[in-house]
Amino acid sequence: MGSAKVHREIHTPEGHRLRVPARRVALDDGSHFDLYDTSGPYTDERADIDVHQGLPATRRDWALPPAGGAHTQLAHARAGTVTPEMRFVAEREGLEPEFVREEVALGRAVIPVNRNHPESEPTAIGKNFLVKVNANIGNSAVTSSVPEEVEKMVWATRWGADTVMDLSTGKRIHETRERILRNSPVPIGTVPIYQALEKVDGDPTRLTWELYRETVIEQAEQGVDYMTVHAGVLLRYVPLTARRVTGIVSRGGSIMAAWCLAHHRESFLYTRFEELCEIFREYDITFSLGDGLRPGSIADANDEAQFAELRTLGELTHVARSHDVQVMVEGPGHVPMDKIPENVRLEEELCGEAPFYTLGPLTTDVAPGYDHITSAIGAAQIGWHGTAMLCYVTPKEHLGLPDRDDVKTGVITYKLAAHAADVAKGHPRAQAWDDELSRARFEFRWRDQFHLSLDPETAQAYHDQTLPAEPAKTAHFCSMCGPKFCSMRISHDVRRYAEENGLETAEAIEHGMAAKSAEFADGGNRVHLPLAD
Ligand code: IRN
Ligand code: FE2
Repeated sequence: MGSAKVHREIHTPEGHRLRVPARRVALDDGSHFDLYDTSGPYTDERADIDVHQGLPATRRDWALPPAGGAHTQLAHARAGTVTPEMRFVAEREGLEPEFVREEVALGRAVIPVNRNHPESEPTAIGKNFLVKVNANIGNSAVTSSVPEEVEKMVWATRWGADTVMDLSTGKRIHETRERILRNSPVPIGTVPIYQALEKVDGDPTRLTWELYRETVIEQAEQGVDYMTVHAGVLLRYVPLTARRVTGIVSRGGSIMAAWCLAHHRESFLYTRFEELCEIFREYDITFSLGDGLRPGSIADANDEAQFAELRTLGELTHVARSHDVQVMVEGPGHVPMDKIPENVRLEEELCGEAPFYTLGPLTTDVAPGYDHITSAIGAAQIGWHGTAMLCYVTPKEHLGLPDRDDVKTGVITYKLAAHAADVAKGHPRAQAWDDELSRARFEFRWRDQFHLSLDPETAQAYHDQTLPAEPAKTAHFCSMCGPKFCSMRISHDVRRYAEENGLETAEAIEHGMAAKSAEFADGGNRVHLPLAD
């Protein structure tokens, strides 16, 4: 609404033509403002999309000759090569391509791009980039179909999801993922142990490395860009959760804990980790090292089970990097505000600043039905401290599978948390957006205000509820304070008064306010306080 998809074209030294997307908001005065855009060809009027065919394989010809035998972004970055993907994300975020290369080489940023997912538009995840948001979708045994899940993916990216995870556990897992991948403009993540568990009819004790490996390859071939691997749930850590208020709440974590206990052996995800690295390297799949022992209640936050696992994730991060494989590290969960900074500090120290990817965290446990909010409070803070990607939580968290409306609410809530963090961190482009919207608000350019907002439709609908008429869209007030008490209109009057009377600012304000107060008194206006009458 009020915006159009545009592409900035750049040409790489290797002869690739990259089309970097943005959402261009047209403003009333004829100027425009460009916003980061994740929605792919779906919001491009010129694009002709057939879900059965899938999106164009844009990145198909971007591949460069391997660096030291590996095609990963990390291998290229370490060899000093700026890949087309790095140029793409640099242009998208207004950064230098060389800066992107350095961040990737250090492992401080990842660009998840499976070579079998050429439909995707590259995105960078790292603390020196815009904070990213992931939306989880996927069916369960009780509900949802393939087209519904594809539709949720498109819907999530339309509202700004930077990545989507397909967590399907019900019927037709392979087919659902295939349709999602072929139609997704954003990187797709999965948790392969979920599908492996389906293959053994839900009995974790029957899982084997061979079966898991086969599942990973099946998904790798389809083009999954990053995979959650709960390799830090070690046999000896499981007893550490015994006295917790909420035990193990991670699905993947509980599956692996069950396997370790049943066989009284170390997790195959841990013992076979280097073999897994070799597979990931083939496709340039990014590890998302799972937090299988994350706290599921604020009482369990920052406990020994959580941090013991984190130390192991740190060790595995370095193993993956030694194979030129990109890594991010997953984090909690449920954490009270005072315990948030320690999570980031430890993760950075133990995992060599690998991008941190957290689920919220929820800052209190008492608001089921509102956990998108309890968690956005934590997400904004942990993002500000350096978390690179936030996994959204929808209003249905702890209660049921999110539907389309929940997906939108979750994404918008997380976009605002991420943006609040970007502003606080001083990302070069972050505050410009706020300033543009604030100017529109102050100048009563209602349409510009709607169009610049995270959720233009809701902003306009709320305004329409009390002032639906067209003239209200240029009126110098809204229905909250009415025409007389609009603070911003009064500010304009004060400024005009100052100009007309040639007064300096401080003086003008005083004179202006005095004049205003006289005007209110004359008109018999009284500020109405609820208790004094
Ligand atoms: C993110 C950070 N910590 C967990 N997550 C996400 O939670 C993870 O990427 C996956 O999408 C979801 C469920 O993971 P579990 O419950 O299997 O650990
Ligand atoms: Fe929870």
